[in-house]
Amino acid sequence: MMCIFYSIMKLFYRLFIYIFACLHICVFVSCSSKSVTPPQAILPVPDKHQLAWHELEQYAFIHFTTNTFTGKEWGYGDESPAIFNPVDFDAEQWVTNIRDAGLKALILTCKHHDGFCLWQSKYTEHSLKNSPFMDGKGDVVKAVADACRKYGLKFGIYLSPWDRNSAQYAQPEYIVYYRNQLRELLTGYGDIFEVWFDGANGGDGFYGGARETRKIDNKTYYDWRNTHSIVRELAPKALMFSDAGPDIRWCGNEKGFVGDPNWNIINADTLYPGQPHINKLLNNGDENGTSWIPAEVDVSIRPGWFYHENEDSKVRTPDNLFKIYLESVGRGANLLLNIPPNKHGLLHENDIRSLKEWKQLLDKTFAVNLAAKSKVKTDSYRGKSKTYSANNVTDGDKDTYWATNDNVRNAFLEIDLGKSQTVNYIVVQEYIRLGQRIKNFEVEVWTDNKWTPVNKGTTIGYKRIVKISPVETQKVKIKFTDAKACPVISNVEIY
Ligand code: FUL
Repeated sequence: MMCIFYSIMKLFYRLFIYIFACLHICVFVSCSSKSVTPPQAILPVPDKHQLAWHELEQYAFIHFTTNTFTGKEWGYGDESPAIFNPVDFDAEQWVTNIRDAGLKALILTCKHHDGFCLWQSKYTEHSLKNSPFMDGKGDVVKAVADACRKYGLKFGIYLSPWDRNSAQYAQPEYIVYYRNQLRELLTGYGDIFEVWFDGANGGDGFYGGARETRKIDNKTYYDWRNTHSIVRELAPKALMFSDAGPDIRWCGNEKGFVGDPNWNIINADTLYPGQPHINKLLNNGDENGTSWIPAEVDVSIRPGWFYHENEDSKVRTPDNLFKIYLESVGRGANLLLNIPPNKHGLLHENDIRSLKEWKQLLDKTFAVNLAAKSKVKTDSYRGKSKTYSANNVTDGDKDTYWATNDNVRNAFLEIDLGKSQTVNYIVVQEYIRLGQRIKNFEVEVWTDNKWTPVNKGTTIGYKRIVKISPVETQKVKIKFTDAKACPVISNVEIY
């Protein structure tokens, strides 16, 4: 009896010692993780609205005005409102096709350079209130904003600063007019995610009948600072786009690509009209930039921004759209793809077909992430703490990341796919909340018992998609060879 009692006591004692030891290990591990501080942000960093904007990745542009009916690209400003009559206008047809193509938002030209307003502005007669469309009672801005809300797309506005219709253009009164219109749009149509300020200022125009050339000083005339504060006040969540920011910058071309490198940062003071290397600067950003002003790539699915029947056979192919995707979203920029509705007020079937097939191509290419949950080796991780382990890049959680010690500028991630697979694309994302860091990287694959270089690049930022010639391999190595500060990578995917 004593013997049994003694054995039970011994068992309890061992169990106690075991639990005690486990607890100690847990406390030790969690303390050691806690004691390793996260990397400090390298400034500048995106604000919360910019972070949400990066996640949109791609959205649609809609160019629609009297040009749709005249065949012009830049209306002179003397077009009669009577010509605006999209008899089959259906905003839901636009929005559902745009949504099905995987685009997450829509920006509408509420007023282009011709000055014609797609809403019932109380400050001008040059609008759809004087057109036969819906007996002058229509509001295209409202219909599109409502459709966006109904189908879960964000809505943005384009309001051309240059107005070839207004008699007041180039005079101080026009700035008051412009701001009044901006207020109407910012207050009457629900949440606005982006306000698009165009940089074009051509010169000649109708200007209330004057039919002359009017020049303005682009640096001073618009007094942008005070216009920006109206947007900040009335739509605090909206980001402002222009050649010079303040929140999003133009990518320097309308061809559909951002540079490599593509820094999200730039020095705002260097973005003035007439700057000799402005387009290259906008295309690449500036490694030493002092503001987070990421690039947006605006490009049209057709040769023109507006619909022209004679361009029906010139709609970009799905392959071409895919290339644009790789050279915009795949280089860490956002893509703003223009799809102009036709005279009926509908997206044309050729554009819809191209969008659909492009989406199928994207879905097929990025269908199965071969790296999901796979094991990742590294030569370095921060403070040897699990919190910063390499496996964080394949855990599917965008809030965890791999980081190294502060002094490291050169480190690798080696992803083991478990078995040999065909690899075409490698996706890498930096944890940009802590700033943009990587300056150079190289990709290698394990073939014939050795590492073979397959591609290299410069910046990563929010997302980098690296295309390689299809290769059979079990292991992929990403070597970060130079950085502004220690690498902080949140995600790696392999397709
Ligand atoms: C340019 C404009 O002049 C074009 O007409 C178009 O709107 C494009 C997106 O921006 O500056």
